[in-house]
Amino acid sequence: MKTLIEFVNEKQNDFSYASGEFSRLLNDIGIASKYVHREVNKAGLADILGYEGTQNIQGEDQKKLDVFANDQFIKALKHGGQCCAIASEENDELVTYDNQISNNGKYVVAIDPLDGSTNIEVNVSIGTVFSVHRRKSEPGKPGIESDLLQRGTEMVAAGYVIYGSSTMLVYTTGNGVNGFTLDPSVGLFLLSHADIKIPDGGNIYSINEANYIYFPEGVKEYIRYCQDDDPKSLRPYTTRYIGSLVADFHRNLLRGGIYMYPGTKKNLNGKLRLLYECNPVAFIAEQAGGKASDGFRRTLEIQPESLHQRTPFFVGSKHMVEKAEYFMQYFSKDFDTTK
Ligand code: AHM
Ligand code: MG
Repeated sequence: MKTLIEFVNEKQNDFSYASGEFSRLLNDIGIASKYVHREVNKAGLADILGYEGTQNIQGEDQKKLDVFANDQFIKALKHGGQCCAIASEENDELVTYDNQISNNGKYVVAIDPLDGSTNIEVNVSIGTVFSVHRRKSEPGKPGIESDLLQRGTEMVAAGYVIYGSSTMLVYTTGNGVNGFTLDPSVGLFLLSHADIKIPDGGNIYSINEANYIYFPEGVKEYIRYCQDDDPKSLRPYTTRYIGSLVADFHRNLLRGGIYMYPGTKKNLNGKLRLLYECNPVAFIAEQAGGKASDGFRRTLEIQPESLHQRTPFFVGSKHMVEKAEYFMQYFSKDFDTTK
């Protein structure tokens, strides 16, 4: 049984920026996620235990789970001192720490502390998604926005934690993808899925089809293709959509499939955020042998312009993403935001 800490330390030398600091940063994220796991798992107990209004029985403010998760990750990264700035879905502005150790930190983190907000209260899988870049600005001062506005191709690590039927942490540093399952009885993440590879093809497509009438023609045509009768190529495929990016992607990663959140005429860039939702998932997909794009260009090559920027997203099995791109490029050139 290999623990996350053992694994990260062992792999440290494979990583081009080998440093104990980076290993500590990953471990800090792992620790914070255990606190989030604990709270997520007792979410339904809040009422039974007599929590009232905004205060719990100890008179502490009762925080919504997404705010709680955000606090945990920000605290853990502050404590470690390797991170000089954070972009979080929960904070409009960049989060920096006013202390010398963090100001000397080499890394910046973009994070969605608890993604899948509509599933939080209803006992359905949710997740944390994060990416790590090296800072560009001079150490000694807090990190700045341009440290975060780096392309996905510059990422040094990315990962997600899924709080599902079990809690799992999946991460990559650009040398493949590995998954660790939390054994709650001992509080340790144990290596359970070594060197994950996504099948090149699959038969699952995941999309919020209720938005069908707003979809680009390319997506409509691709959905029609997915629903065609062609047993040789596993079609008609099957639809699976939870509404939690991490959970939908994780299932497709293990089984083979495509997840899509396209742009619409009203929202050309769709819904999902580039820095802390799409980029980390894209890096993991690519490292597992899959693909990620906005329909026209590789997600990881998009130059971010703002912290909370959105992008259309097609991610998963290589052949499936290529097929969706083909339909987008053929039927929906007007959705190409590079033009
Ligand atoms: P959130 O950050 O508010 O949770 O939104 C992101 C989530 C993704 O996890 C999920 O795939 C998508 O939004 C679902 O959106 P929709 O309800 O429009 O299908
Ligand atoms: Mg989110």
